Amino acid sequence: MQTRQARDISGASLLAQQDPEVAQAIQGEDERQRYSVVLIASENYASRAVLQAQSGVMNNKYAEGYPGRRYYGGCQYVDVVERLAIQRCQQLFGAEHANVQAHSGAGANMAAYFAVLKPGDTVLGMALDQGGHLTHGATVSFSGNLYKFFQYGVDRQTETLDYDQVERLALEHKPKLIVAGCSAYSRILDFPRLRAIADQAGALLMVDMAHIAGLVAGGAHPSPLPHAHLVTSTTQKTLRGPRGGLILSTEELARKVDSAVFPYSQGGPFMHVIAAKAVCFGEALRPEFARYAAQVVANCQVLARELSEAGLRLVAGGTDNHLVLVDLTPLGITGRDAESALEAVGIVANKNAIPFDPKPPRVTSGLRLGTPAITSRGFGEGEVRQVARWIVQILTHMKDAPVHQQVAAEVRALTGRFPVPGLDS
Ligand code: DSN
Repeated sequence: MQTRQARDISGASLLAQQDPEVAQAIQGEDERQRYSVVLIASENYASRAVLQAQSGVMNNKYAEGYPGRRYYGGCQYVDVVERLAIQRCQQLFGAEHANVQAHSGAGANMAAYFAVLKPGDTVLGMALDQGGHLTHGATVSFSGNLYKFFQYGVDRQTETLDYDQVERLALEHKPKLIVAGCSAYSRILDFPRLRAIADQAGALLMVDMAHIAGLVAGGAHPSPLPHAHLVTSTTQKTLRGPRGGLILSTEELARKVDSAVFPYSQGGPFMHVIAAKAVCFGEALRPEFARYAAQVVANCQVLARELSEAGLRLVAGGTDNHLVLVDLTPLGITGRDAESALEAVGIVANKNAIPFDPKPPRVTSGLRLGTPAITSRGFGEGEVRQVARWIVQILTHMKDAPVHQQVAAEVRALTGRFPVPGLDS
C-alpha cells in the first residue's frame, strides 16, 4: 500500500505511461527543486506525509457544509479529517475558532472581509509597494475596489512600520477594520500596539499572518492572537503545509466567518487539502517544529549579516524573521536582472519592490530572500554563509561568465548533498 502511494507521488510510473507530457514536466520540476537553492520567502518543502494526504482519495469527495452538517452523504471520513484539522489548528495557535476550508490566502482574506464588512466600508491596510499584500487594498485587487481602503506604510528613515501613521489614519478615517500583515517586511510586528490603535478608532483588527504563520506556530515570532479579532493565513509558507488558507477568529465571529466561506464565497471544500492541513498542523505541534522555526530565523540573521558585511544595503537594516529585502540601487542593478542572474546559477529568489521604489513592479530595485525552504532542507549557518557569498559574487560580477560558471557548479554540488523533504524523505 505504502509503495503504491509513494509511486503515485513521484508521478513516475502510471502517469509517465498515460500522459508523458505532464509526467515530463513534473519530472523537470522535481529536478529543478532538487538542484536549486530556493530563497523565495513564501516557498517551502511540504513533507511526504503532507503530499500523500493531499494526493489521496479525499480529492474525490464533495462535502459542502461543515463536519456533522453536510449537504452530501458519505462524509463520515472527511468529517474526521476536518475535525482533526480544526482541533489541531485551534491548539496550535490558541484560537477560539478555526475555519480550515479557505482554498487560498487571497480567498481567506476575501471571506474574512465578507464576514465583517459591507461593500464601500472603510478599511486600513499596508500598501503593497511598502511591503503589504495585493489583498490589503491594492486597486488591482478586489479589495481596493470593493472597499474604501486607506493605505499605510513604513517610515522613510527607519523603513520600519510607521505605527504613528497607522494611528493618525485610523483616527482620521475611522475604519471598520484595520488589516495588518506583510509579504515583504523583515521586522517583528507589534500586535498589541495595532490592537490599541484599533480600539482607539473603534475598528476591528485583522492580521494576515501568511508569511510568519510557521514562526508564530514555532514560537519564533509573537502571536497575533489574542490581539486580533480575525487572523488569516496560508498554510504552504513557513507553516510548511499544502497550498491553502485558514481563518482564525473569536467565538463571537465564528458563525459569520463560517458562512462567509461557505456558502457565501466557496462551494465544495478541498477535502484532500484539508486532510493535508491536518497533517501539517500535527507536524507543527511537535517540538521539532519549534526548532525548525528558530533555525529559519537564525539562518536568516546569518544571511543578513553576511550580505551586510559584504556591503549590500538591507531594507530596515536587517531582519527579525524569515526574510531580508536587499536594496540593489547602490549596485546599479535592478531586481529583475538580479533575479535572472541568480536563477541562471541555480539560486531562486524574486525581485521585489522596496519602500518608495521608483521602479515599476516588473523591474523593481529590490531582491527578496528567505530562509524557510533551505532550512527545511537542512542548511545550517555554514551553508547559509556560502549561499550569501555566492549571491554577493553574482551581484557584484553580473557580466563575469567564469564567476557564474564556477558558482553554478558549486550550487549543483551543494544541492546534490542535501535531500529534498517530500521527495527524498
Ligand atoms: N505570493 C505570496 C508571496 O510570495 O509573498 C504572497 O501571496
